[in-house]
Amino acid sequence: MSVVDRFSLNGKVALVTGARYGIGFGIAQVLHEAGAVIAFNQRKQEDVDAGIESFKEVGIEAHGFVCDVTDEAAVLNMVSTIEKEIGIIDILVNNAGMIKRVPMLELSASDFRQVIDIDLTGPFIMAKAVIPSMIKKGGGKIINLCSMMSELGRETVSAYAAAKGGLKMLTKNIASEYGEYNIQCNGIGPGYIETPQTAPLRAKDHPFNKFIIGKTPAARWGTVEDLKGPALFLASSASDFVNGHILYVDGGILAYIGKQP
Ligand code: NAP
Ligand code: GCO
Repeated sequence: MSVVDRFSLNGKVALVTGARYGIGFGIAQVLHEAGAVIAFNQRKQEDVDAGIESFKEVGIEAHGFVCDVTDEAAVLNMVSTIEKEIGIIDILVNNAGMIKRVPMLELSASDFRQVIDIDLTGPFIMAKAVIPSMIKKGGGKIINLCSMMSELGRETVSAYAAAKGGLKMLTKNIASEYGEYNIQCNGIGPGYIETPQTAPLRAKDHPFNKFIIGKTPAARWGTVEDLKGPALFLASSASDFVNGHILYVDGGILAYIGKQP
């Protein structure tokens, strides 16, 4: 097989959690472009329906499921249904996530737990659900959406940083425990990307906007397009000997002390 052919996903089934917009939607697009059948999930039927329509608009017949990634019974049911109706999941992208931007001293323990539950326990539950069949099939790919906050802290994102730091280590642990079954588990660590989640930070004249431009050598916000190539690499057999790695797609933020004001 040529190296280029190793990027093909023909015959593969990919599940991208929370993919009706943003980074998950973009990753689903590139996996489909490479030949994969796309499945995704949202918490509400209306969001699943909206997601199916959004995918149709870009030529993708996606399979949508109502499932909260923190609900283990619902996750097991969704995975079982996908396996029966579509096929064993070859590629899991743990994309679903949330963030609360609140000063730690004002953040309730229940709000902290909610972020941990969605951003860390959810990927754990999802990975647990898909790994048994991946082992039976002879291998698989798990990609966890990590973050700059897997490495750095900042004001107001204590829960999110704790979750994404944990997700980095969960990624490494899945790689360690299941690498012998030809399962590769890696992370993508996006920098600051233009999605609805960061829209408040990009509001006109928001000081954070100028701050990020100054902290990014590329001197721009990232886009979902910037993440598609790295996602395809980690989803394909081109990365079969890459395991437990967090691929930061950040325009150089983690390498850079920041521009002098
Ligand atoms: P996002 O706003 O973080 O949300 C992604 C999706 O997750 C939404 O469709 C949301 O559905 C879904 N979701 C939330 N909780 C869920 C649950 N319990 N069960 C199922 N689905 C759930 O989107 P994003 O900005 O595109 O980010 C995608 C991922 O990349 C996230 O993990 C995020 O933390 C990470 N990330 C983002 C950036 C960035 O700059 N945007 C940078 C680094 C990492 P609802 O519509 O129902 O809420
Ligand atoms: C924030 C941002 C970041 C990005 C991303 C950076 O408030 O700092 O939302 O957390 O979402 O995680 O990699």
